[in-house]
Amino acid sequence: MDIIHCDLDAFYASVEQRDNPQLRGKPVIVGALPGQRGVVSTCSYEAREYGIHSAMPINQAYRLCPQAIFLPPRMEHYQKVSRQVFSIFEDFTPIWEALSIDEAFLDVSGCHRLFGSSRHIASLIRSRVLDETGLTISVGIGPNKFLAKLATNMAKPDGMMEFTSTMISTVLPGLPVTCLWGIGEKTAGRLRQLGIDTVGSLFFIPRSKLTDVFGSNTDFYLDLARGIDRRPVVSGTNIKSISNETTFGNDLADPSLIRSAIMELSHKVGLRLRREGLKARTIMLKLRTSDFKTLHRRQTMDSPTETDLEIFTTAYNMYDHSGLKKVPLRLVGVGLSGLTCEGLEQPALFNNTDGKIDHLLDNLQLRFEGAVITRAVRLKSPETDKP
Ligand code: TTP
Ligand code: MG
Repeated sequence: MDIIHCDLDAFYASVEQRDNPQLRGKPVIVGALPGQRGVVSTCSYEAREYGIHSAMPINQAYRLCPQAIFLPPRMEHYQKVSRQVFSIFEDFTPIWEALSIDEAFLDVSGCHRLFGSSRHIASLIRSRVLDETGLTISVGIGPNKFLAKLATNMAKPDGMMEFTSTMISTVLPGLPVTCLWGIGEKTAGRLRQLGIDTVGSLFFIPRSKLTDVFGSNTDFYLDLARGIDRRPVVSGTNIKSISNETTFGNDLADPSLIRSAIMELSHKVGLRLRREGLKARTIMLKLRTSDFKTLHRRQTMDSPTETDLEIFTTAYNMYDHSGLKKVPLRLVGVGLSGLTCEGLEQPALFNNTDGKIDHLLDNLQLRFEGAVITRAVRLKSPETDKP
């Protein structure tokens, strides 16, 4: 029981309620404002009672609870609070890994002589976070990352839970498949069509059917369903890089298809970057040819960026000069490093059209699950329209 997962409760909304006592006990929604086209970033637990949740269109939230208090996010402020909470983790173990702005894993296997049992460490963390920041944090304890995070979700809000080894056989099989890492509603829908709704039911259908859904991750998911997760906690004081890659079903040689893939990946990493309230100094491109040779290229920008267009233009330019144009590729990846939160609230950002478009597209993407909205440039061919 050596992994601890910590996640602040209703983070942005709790910070607002902490800073303004008049908001306490009331439904508070942080995100776009009513009348705007945007979504809920998060909301207080009082607002959740009305069925409101993250990523819901703001006007739907308004219809459900017009008396709620709607506030725009203050990213730089939340970043500061996040750093304050992360520095508390640092006092317990050097091995901790930030997962997002308000959650982290701690490997406490070497800390018991100093701080006692995992349960004791978890309660020390909870009381220090409350004393020093005025915020509640939920904590899960488990033998691995997956079960520790699952325990946190079961303990929320303002709770603590240990997912014991016994619970792997008594509780895990009966939980819905959406409790597995990374399984969202879309995948859950495909699994439901196969008659799978609980973790335990994964073992009652042929593996080939699971492979249709999980592809090369089938073993990873079957392990999770058995309560096994071998991923280590990777130390780091913060998110160091963001990357995403695509392995094509068939190797691709057509530059316009590669270009679309680079555009799609640039958008995915850009979305994550903005979600974390960060900017990137370095853009990375990874190309793998059909004979498994891998080429890495990186370019550092004069000033950090957060726009999809700049990420894409830089990544595509590296592809253009890679010498691999028209060479069949099996994999393309786009990555960002040199991450920083500097200058995020400078006025330039808000005067910057690309930045505004990206924020708008992020909101629409959440609203329509990414199916409909895209930059027109993604649809054009490289020969007719270079970015
Ligand atoms: P979460 O930890 O997922 O949510 P939360 O802290 O608001 O609530 P809880 O953990 O108690 O369920 O995300 C942390 C912050 O990230 C959240 O306060 C706002 C931001 N966020 C978004 O901006 N958009 C999203 O879709 C989500 C899920 C979170
Ligand atoms: Mg949280």
